[in-house]
Amino acid sequence: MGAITQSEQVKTNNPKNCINTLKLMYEARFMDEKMQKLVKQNKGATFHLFTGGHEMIGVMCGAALERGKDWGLPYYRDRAFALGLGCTMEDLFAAFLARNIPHHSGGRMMPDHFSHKQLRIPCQSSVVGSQFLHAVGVAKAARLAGKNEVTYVSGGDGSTSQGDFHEALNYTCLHKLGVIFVIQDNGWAISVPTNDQTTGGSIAKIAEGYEGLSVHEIDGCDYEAVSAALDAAISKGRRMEGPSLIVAKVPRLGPHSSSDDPKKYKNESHFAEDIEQDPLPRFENWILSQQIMTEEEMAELQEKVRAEVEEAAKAAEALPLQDVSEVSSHIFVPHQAEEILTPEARGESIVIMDALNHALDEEMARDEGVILFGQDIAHGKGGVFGITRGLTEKYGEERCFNTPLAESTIVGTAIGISMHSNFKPVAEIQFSDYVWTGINQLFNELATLHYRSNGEWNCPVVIRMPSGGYIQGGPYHSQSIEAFLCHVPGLKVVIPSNAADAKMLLKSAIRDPNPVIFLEHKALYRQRTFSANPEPTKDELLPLGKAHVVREGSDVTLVCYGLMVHMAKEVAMKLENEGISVEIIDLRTLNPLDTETILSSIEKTSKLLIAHEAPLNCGFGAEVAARMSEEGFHYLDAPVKRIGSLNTCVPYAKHLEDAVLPQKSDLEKAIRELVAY
Ligand SMILES: Cc1ncc(C[n+]2csc(CCOP(=O)(O)OP(=O)(O)O)c2C)c(N)n1
Repeated sequence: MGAITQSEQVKTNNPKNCINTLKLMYEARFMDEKMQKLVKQNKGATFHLFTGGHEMIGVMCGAALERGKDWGLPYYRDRAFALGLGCTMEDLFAAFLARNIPHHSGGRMMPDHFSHKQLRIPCQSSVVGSQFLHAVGVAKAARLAGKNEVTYVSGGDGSTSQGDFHEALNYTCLHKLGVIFVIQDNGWAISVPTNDQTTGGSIAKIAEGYEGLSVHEIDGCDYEAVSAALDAAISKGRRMEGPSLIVAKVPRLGPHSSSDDPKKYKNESHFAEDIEQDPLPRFENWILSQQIMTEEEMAELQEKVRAEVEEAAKAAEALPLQDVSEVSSHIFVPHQAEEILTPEARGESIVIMDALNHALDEEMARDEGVILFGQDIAHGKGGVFGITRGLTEKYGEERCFNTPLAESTIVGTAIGISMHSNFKPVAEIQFSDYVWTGINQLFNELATLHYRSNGEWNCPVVIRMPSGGYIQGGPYHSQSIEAFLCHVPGLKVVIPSNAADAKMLLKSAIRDPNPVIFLEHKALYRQRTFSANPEPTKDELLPLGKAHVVREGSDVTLVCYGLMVHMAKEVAMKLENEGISVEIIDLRTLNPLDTETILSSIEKTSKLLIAHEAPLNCGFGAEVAARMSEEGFHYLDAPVKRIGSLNTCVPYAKHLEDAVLPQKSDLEKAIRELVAY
């Protein structure tokens, strides 16, 4: 396809465009047919998503963007978009056959999860609707960079039922971002018709309530209607005047996927209507009526495209599969973190709250790409714990801003912003107890992007979350969620116990190219007695993944983190007077876990106690215990012991909270038992 500028592409009166669009539509249709055959021939693909009916809207949207400048986040039924934007048929067949190619995940994702860094297609997941917030993040980053890039994002009619869709519309309207939402409405979400899905039967009508959103409800198989809507939406985005929603009616000409049989839910009249709407013959007839091509020329073009499709499929089939030795690669971007310590040059004693604020300040001063956002974090308040206080005033509203009260938005837009070059989002979740409404974005999207894109994309995102109990916060302000976070491959998890570590670890987290979850213990934020320290200089850094032997001892190793470190220290000091020597290890980073430091400690003490305030059942202590029994069993002279909270929520009333969360007396008892074993 020759270079055609965007404004030319969407104009109907350009014959070259019409022929080009028809050619790409043939490519999409014939690829679909070929893919069905390949599934039957068992050539490496077991699953096929039918795109028949969606060709015109997809192709035209792809072709309307400026390659390498604009962004595309197409959903799985949008292969035509990928072709329109410039993905090659060979690449798409190779991805379909799970071959090891640089784009489209190299066989890690099911077919049609598009990804192409040069074409600015961030790797798509299988989660219906989660791409909308990434698109908004990308567009927000473009705006922050002062670029008039346009971001295309598509989804089916079913995806508009997801909260993320509405969160995305809200945010994009609030910030007047250049996002073009294209809903390819084929009337069905697998077997569920629009009337069972969307109140009033029209998402366009509902969306009209979002102020500043231009809504176009069109026939997605009508060349002129698609051209006009796209022209308006792209021009608006280019002028940086805000978002548009195009709801394009299209037929779904096949089953949902190769595992589906539409005869179970569609009747004869549905099938007949679909065929009547088929964009291909309609467009061919329109081209003939405009005398842009003759029937002979069309037949020739069809023949040519069929041959190209065969060739592309054959070339793709010859490509290798990913070597199984690579199966664990690209969980994290390799990163050699620096350790720079100059304790002799440290300043006045500060508490964790100030340490975190200073770390953010210094990193924002060092790197203009560091931006902060979250609920209540801007202006005078600076977050409910005041960690970002003063930073909006110092760096401006563009670099320290409030978000809507929506955790999925916070994590989802952080992902999108980090996909854009040179941005380093540091987002705050107000309490870790409330991250659950953003957990799909955290677990399914943020954590997995680097792996599932086969290393093509990464998310340098830090998410800070106050966590932990002992503050009479009740069940929803006391949770310790580290075990959930560590269970997900692709997230680094940090939990500092004192101010110096907090400052240096947060600075390292911000410089890490991977997603880092930074857990901050609420009860320690302002603690002067045990977690304040002299402030590290602005150049000091502590790498993630390094535990600290807080106190040396010879009888028992006590592994802990967060507030538990201070309880452990008090208990150890008390027992020292009785001649019991406890070695305390503050893990500081839970993932990656510094097993070496624990192993060398139990080699010396032969006894291991792990303490955390999260419930014992499936807590992080279980992981440490399992690893030590596997790798350090020969050092141990007693069963590994664990301390955690009771397996309940954390209640509000002080006496109940005390009964649930571990206390110093629990630690003392466990240590005594281990020593006596
Ligand atoms: C969050 C989520 N829930 C369920 C699914 C399973 N699923 C995959 S596609 C699909 C239907 C989507 O329909 P629609 O958005 O209308 O797009 P279409 O497939 O019709 O193009 C469902 C339920 C999923 N992938 N993600």
